[in-house]
Amino acid sequence: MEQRYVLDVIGVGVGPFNLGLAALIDKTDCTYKCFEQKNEFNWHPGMLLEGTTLQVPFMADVVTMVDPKSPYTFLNYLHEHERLYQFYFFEKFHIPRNEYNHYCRWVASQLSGLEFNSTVIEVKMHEEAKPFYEVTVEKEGKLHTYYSYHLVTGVGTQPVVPRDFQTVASNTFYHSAHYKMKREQTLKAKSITVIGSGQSAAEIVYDLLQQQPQFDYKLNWYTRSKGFYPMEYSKLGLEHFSPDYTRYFYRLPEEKKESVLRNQALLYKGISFETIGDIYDLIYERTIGGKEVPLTMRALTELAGVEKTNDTHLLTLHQYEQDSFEKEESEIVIMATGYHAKEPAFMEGLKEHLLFDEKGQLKINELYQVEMKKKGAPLFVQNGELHTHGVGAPDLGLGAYRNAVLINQIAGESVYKIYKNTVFQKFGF
Ligand SMILES: Cc1cc2nc3c(=O)[nH]c(=O)nc-3n(C[C@@H](O)[C@@H](O)[C@H](O)COP(=O)(O)OP(=O)(O)OC[C@H]3O[C@@H](n4cnc5c(N)ncnc54)[C@H](O)[C@@H]3O)c2cc1C
Repeated sequence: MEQRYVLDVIGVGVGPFNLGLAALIDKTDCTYKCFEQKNEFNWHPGMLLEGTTLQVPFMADVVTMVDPKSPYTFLNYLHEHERLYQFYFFEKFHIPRNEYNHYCRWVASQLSGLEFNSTVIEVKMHEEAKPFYEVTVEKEGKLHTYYSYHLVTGVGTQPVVPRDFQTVASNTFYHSAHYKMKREQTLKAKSITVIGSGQSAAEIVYDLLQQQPQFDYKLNWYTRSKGFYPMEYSKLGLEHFSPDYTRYFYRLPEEKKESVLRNQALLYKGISFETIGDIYDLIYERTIGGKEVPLTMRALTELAGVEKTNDTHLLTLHQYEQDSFEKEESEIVIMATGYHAKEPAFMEGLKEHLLFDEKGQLKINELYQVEMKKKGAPLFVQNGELHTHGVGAPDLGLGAYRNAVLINQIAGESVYKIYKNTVFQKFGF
């Protein structure tokens, strides 16, 4: 009979969440592998702009919130790089995004279970007495098969351009996720338009404003939102990104969840106070003595159409409160229109086993396991459970907690302590 080696767990994707899984499971006896299609760890490389920071405190590294004694903490990273004093004088909780990436790469370099250049292309479940997964991985043109008793998808989200404009996408009409790679070419344009009013849009606008005197382009910033609003960042507001709130949200009736989420947009969308301040202050400084900044900022304005001409785009803009239209020429258009969870192709072979709600979304239990028609090998979801677990799903500060919940199940014992009380307020009765 064929002998197969079955790992305890396979992770698909190595973003911060499955990196955390690997870092936290490393000290257990569990066997694991995590496969990543990219050739190295690189966190949103298109948005690694100088001067940008993490939106959460440095303790949202991949381990600290459940294992501050781990060798993979951000503080140990600083220690190993002889940078603790500099960080101490830096006195900031919100570390540069570039440093977070460097830290993650340092963690990744120490974990032998991570496989890069490896795309998971198919997953099947074998329903034996002890069910397991068969995972097909493509690496450098060759197919490899691995087996595991648990599977964790950590495939992240995909950049989204509204459907009407997807065919226009090009080197001069692109998503904010590609900004850094196209920045040099962008700066040479005569006119640039940024669409959207989330943190990415604001960071790009701030960067372009800083470069504007040198390159001399006209800059437009449009959003269909009602304003260039700040993201909620008060201490009691932040308590929504906690295990307690996640538990509260999970237990709400299904039919309530969607409207609750809709009303919480500003908890995780919107712009940080600091970035709004930076942009405003720069404009203020530039307009001293009646000088004009070649910048147009408009809220309540949606992109209604795009015509591509030879070397520019003719944009149709709709101010929907006044119901009036305007045309604007722009050589470059940057769509900072967000990210969506997309079902990965490798899930196709598992669908027959999984349960979906009426909207076709995965049913996920409180412990992050996808519900199945029959008892099967556990399948866990990282950052794909906004609809069931709420606003904390993509939050880096909850990643270690979710991984602790996962690892306790994979290991079959309480490896990590799960805190019961994490906030001062009470969510519900
Ligand atoms: C620009 C930006 C900044 C952000 N900043 C913050 C912040 O400051 N604080 C915060 O809390 N949150 C932040 N977020 C949200 C946070 O959820 C993400 O930053 C985080 O990267 C999500 O991690 P992840 O592991 O789910 O996915 P990702 O980081 O997207 O990683 C998923 C990985 O899976 C790989 N993959 C996909 N399919 C396969 C396959 N079939 N086989 C192999 N590999 C595969 C991909 O290549 C990718 O590397 C930010 C998001 C963005 C876009």
